Formats: sequence, C-alpha cells, structure tokens
Amino acid sequence: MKRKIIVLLICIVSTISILPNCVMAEDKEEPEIVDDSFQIWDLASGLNIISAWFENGDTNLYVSIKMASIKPKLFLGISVLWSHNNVDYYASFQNNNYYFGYNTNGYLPWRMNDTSGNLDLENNIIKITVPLSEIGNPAKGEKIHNTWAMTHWSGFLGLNFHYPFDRAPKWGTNGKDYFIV
Ligand SMILES: [Ca+2]
Repeated sequence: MKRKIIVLLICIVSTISILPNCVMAEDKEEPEIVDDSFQIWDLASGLNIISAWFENGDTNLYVSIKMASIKPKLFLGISVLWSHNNVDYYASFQNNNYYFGYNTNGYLPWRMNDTSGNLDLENNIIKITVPLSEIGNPAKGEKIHNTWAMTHWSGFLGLNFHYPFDRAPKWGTNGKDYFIV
C-alpha cells in the first residue's frame, strides 16, 4: 500500500512538472537556433526573432520561427538559413507568402520558390513547409548545418536583398545542426 502511494505521488509530481511543456506544445523544447544576445532590433517586436527550429516528415522539412510578434509587412522578410552538401538553402516568410530557395554562388539573387506554411498568431510562430526533394533530398541521419535566422529587407525590384536586422544566434555563430529523422 505504501509503495502504491509513493508511485502515485511520483506520477502526480511528474505530471505537474510536465504541465508547462504541454502549454508550450507549439514550441520545440530545444530549438536549434536561439537568439542569445541583445540586438537593437529586439526592441522592435515585429523584427525580433526569439528562436527557430527544424522538424521533418517523410517528404517535407518543416522550418519554424518564433517571433516576439508577427506583423507581416511589405519588404520585410523573416528567413531561416542552413547548408547541406555545400549548398546553402533558406525558408522564408515575406509579404505574407512562404518561400524557399537555394544558391551555390553567394547571396544575391536567391531563386525563390513558392511553398505553403502556417501562421500561428497565438504563439507567434511561422511554420514553413519545404519539400525534401527540392533541398537535396537529405536522408535519414544526415545533418543540415550552418543554421541561423534573420529578419531582413526583401522583395525590392524582384530581388531578395538580405540585409539583416535581427540575427539569431549572434553574429559569427550558428545554431545547432539538425539531423533528419
Ligand atoms: Ca531577437
């Protein structure tokens, strides 16, 4: 009997400790990218990146960005970038649309492809769907690396200028690698 009570108490305590995670179910517990330093842009909530993370299914990579707040504006881009097999990729939310693209030669111009996504305005999370077949078919166990995120000017004269405002993590560093599952 005493043992049953102890087990019950352990269950109750562990349930209570799990509760905050349940409330934050939309956030990944350990996002690959965390904004770890103050930048002046953090004062402008619509530009302020909190964190970003990756998930994947059999056919898609899902790229999520948590903002301080989401205020879709013309000429504002919110992008997550990564590399795989020496190719740089990005997923982006710009002008209320979702995009992904890649470039092997540098920054501009990046080829942009329309894609689908989801705006969670309650939790300020942008989730962009990127077909794995379009980003080099990373296989299970392979990593994507050089992960980072930024808010930036975009869409001017058809070009996608990448002049960052907020940058996560801080300049000179990247987020954690993500391994395809
Ligand atoms: Ca920030």
